[in-house]
Amino acid sequence: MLWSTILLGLSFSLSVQGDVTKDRDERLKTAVVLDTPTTGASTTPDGRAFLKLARVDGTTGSQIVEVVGDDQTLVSYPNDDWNSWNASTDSAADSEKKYVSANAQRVGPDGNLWVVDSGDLHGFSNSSKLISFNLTTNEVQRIYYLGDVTTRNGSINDVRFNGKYAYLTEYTIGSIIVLDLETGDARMVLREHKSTVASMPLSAEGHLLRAQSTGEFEFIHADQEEVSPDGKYFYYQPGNGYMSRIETKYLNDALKNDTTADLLPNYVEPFSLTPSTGGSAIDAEGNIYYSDGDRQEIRILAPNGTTTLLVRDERLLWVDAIWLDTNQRLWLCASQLNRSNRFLQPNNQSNTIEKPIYVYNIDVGHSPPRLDHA
Ligand SMILES: *[C@@H]1O[C@H](CO)[C@@H](O)[C@H](O)[C@H]1NC(C)=O
Ligand SMILES: *[C@@H]1O[C@H](CO)[C@@H](O)[C@H](O)[C@H]1NC(C)=O
Ligand SMILES: *[C@@H]1O[C@H](CO)[C@@H](O)[C@H](O)[C@H]1NC(C)=O
Ligand SMILES: *[C@@H]1O[C@H](CO)[C@@H](O)[C@H](O)[C@H]1NC(C)=O
Ligand SMILES: *[C@@H]1O[C@H](CO)[C@@H](O)[C@H](O)[C@H]1NC(C)=O
Ligand SMILES: *[C@@H]1O[C@H](CO)[C@@H](O)[C@H](O)[C@H]1NC(C)=O
Ligand SMILES: *[C@@H]1O[C@H](CO)[C@@H](O)[C@H](O)[C@H]1NC(C)=O
Ligand SMILES: CC(=O)N[C@H]1CO[C@H](CO)[C@@H](O)[C@@H]1O
Repeated sequence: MLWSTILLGLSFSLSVQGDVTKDRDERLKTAVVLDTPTTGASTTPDGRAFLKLARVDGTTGSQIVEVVGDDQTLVSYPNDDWNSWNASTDSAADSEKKYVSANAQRVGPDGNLWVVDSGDLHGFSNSSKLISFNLTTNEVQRIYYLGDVTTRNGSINDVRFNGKYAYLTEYTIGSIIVLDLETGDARMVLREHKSTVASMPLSAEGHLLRAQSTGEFEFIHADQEEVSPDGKYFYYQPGNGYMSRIETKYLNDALKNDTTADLLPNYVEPFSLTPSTGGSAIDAEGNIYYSDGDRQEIRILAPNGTTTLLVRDERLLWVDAIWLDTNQRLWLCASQLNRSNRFLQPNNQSNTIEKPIYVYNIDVGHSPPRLDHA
């Protein structure tokens, strides 16, 4: 009885929004089709597209690629050498100039391609790094080595920009790294704070996830992050959700001021009861788009905290990092990560990823913020 009332109410409110009740929504357009799971796309205003390939399906090969030409050839970016890491043969020096474990990539407000390399925590101290590539010359512009800042036990996850500052989420300890892009000074803050630590494991398609290697529940600490278009707020959350925010002035000050760093927990504000998610993006009006991996949805979180549904579609299987391009389209990589070798599958069978892998676009009628985006 209660259920039918709720369902009637739901179907009424959803039908107002048109076609979102369908399992398939024709607003999704296929952007890229590929054979390897991808956990993030980014583009330049002149139409270059880059992907982070997640080798969670047992394949090996490049981690960062450019999608080139009408036949969508995936070309190692910036070259094969950067993509040639081999843990059993390469040296510490190699770990400083190859992707060891790239986790995110995005085109920054300066037009460079920025790559977050989580590195290899214990083996290679300088492998944890943030790299910027100049997309005109396709050469390294700068590398920020973060192994000391992460105390080598913390894995950097993603990055966002705010003028001369960058903020990186760190997901194995649970913390935020504040980085001064000019000086290279960096500091780990909010370490093991309740806002950076996951209280529940990741979840997708209705299942809590366990690591394939250990069989233990997989907790991903600080993961998704956004900066408001005016630079005032930093939004962040662990992979299982529960978004917080903090004014960036405190983060920036904490880089140099020990007292402020100690006081940061006092400035953290709860923001939204978000679910377990793969990724997010923000637009110029401050709306945050995030995926719901259990429900195959993309939702919109407005600056006032109100959440609405953008799209629900059975093909949106673990949409990881989301990108908003200058043509007002979201890039949604349906990575199927929960079906991958990273997570324990029923009977520890090998991955159940269904190929090919799709990257979709959907029009949202909003542009990206200049602060964070080319
Ligand atoms: C790494 O190098 C070893 C030794 O040459 C080789 O057997 C292995 O296939 C290489 N691994 C990858 C991923 O290329
Ligand atoms: C890490 O890189 C920095 C900067 O290049 C260098 O000074 C330092 O010696 C490196 N550390 C290790 C352990 O190799
Ligand atoms: C990239 O390289 C070009 C050519 O050298 C240069 O004009 C441009 O300023 C560089 N971009 C950045 C962000 O420094
Ligand atoms: C980081 O891990 C190393 C072992 O690799 C350990 O010796 C050290 O105490 C840890 N540091 C912190 C700050 O947790
Ligand atoms: C699952 O199988 C892999 C080998 O395929 C093994 O390395 C791993 O330890 C197994 N995990 C569990 C929880 O048994
Ligand atoms: C550091 O911050 C505290 C408050 O967070 C402030 O009282 C103090 O003056 C600051 N110190 C400096 C050197 O700016
Ligand atoms: C919050 O913002 C949304 C989206 O802009 C708007 O529709 C809604 O009316 C606002 N709600 C409140 C309580 O201000
Ligand atoms: C690890 C895990 O839970 N994988 C599941 C992801 O969802 C699909 C569809 O429900 C399942 O088949 C996988 O077992």
